[in-house]
Amino acid sequence: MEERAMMKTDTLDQIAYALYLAERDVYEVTKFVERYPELTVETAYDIQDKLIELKCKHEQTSISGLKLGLTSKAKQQMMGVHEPTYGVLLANMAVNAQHPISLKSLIHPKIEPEIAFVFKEDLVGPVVTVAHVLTATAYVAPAMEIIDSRYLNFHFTLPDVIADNSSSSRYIVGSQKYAVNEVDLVNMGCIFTQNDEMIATSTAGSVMGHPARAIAWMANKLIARGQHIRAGDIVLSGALTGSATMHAGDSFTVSFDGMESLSVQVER
Ligand code: OOG
Ligand code: MG
Repeated sequence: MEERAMMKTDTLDQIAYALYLAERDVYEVTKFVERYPELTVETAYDIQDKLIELKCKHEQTSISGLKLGLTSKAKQQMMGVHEPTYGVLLANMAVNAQHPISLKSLIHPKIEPEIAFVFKEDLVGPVVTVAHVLTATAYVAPAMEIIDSRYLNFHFTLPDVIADNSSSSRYIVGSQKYAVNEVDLVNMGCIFTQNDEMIATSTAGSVMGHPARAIAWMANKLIARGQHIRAGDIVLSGALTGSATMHAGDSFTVSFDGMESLSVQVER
């Protein structure tokens, strides 16, 4: 509480609004830690909550789930931030893989392979384990996330990225559903291709040893803010490889061992 008291509510509202406008009007902003060195992780999640409230209200959408960020070494090294984060998914961020994706309303989008978990039961911290996550999961599916940091050149610190809803922008979930015991969530291989060229490979366990561990971590964090994973939520467990910059006309495919591959096409 003391940490939070260092920044006025007005300032947090202003930062949330600045991030909301940057996304709405498609421009970059500079990192807030430069102006507000006192910005902490806790305060940043307060800003994220305010940003989600703004987006739900102005875009007339609602929460569809959550996402983990920076849960693999590949992503942590790429972004220079060495702790996981989480963010909120909204219904209007869901993209249908059947149609080419337009980049028009995006700033500098990147795409990354993920494993989606869809929940059939609430999952409430603070002592959630991998086993609890798996029991509460209805199914897993291949997914891709489009991230689009609102920060200049995609550069941020941990509090900055948290305030910016962990760079969330769009997500695509494959239509084929798999029970958690149908796939190997530790050793399953993942191949990520751009325009039919392999750009990265990984394994499911690259996400904190087991992607469900990342979700357990998040569930145990959420409860400190009075929040939890709800039945019906979609949770992206974090990219398994580095992300790829998206260009007009590109196609991207993620193939996991034992799952149907998922492809998206970017509009020309
Ligand atoms: C932060 C979001 C990271 C992931 O899956 O690691 C993320 C970023 O890299 O901009 O979504
Ligand atoms: Mg991601």
